[in-house]
Amino acid sequence: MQQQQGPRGAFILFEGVDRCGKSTQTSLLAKALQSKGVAVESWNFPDRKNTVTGHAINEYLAGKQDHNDRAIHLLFSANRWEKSDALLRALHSGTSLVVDRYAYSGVAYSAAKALPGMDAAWCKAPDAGLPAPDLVVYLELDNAAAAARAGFGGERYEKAEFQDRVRAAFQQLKEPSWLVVDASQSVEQIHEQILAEALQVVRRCKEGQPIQQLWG
Ligand code: 2DT
Ligand code: MG
Repeated sequence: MQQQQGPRGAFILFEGVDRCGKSTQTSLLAKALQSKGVAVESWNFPDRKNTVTGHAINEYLAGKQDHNDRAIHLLFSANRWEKSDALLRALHSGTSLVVDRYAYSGVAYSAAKALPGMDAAWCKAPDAGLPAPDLVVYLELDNAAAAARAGFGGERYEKAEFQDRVRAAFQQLKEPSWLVVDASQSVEQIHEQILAEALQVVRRCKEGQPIQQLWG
């Protein structure tokens, strides 16, 4: 089912706390890659629209519906699994994906709740085996810089105190291979660093670097 016909696309993931600049940078990167002739799509998680789980997740984030914390964690993970076949199909067909949030957000936001029995290991388990990103770009914004940005929206996790805990959870998840970018720089400075790295990753994937699985 997944035989490869030609060069594959790259899976480039952006992670970070709310307001770190992920949306801006994902769209800039997608446009820049496109202008260099790379076939690219922009995805984001949770996918609130084209999934069975998306509606429940959206209602939860909007604060319209409460859920058991383990249950909602598993729904976020299921949301990724729902999209995983399409994700692999896109990569195998040669399309690169620039993705806003994935399993690292899943673990960081749930672990930040600091609930008994829901430690990072528990939170990671349901995502084991998902297609792994070829590059994780972590937009790092410290507490003070985040606080200085414009106000949060009204969604469930958009509170300064909780965001500080999410940031600490991301620090625990960080892997040496991540591209950690200081998100307090200018939009253009950040974009240039990411584009340079992304182009190398796209080339390596084209040359046949295999798709890994979480949490490899
Ligand atoms: P945005 O649509 O603004 O990115 O907000 N989240 C996300 C989780 O708690 N678990 C997950 O698995 C994922 C992907 C982060 C989405 C919010 O949902 C949180 C912020
Ligand atoms: Mg948000």
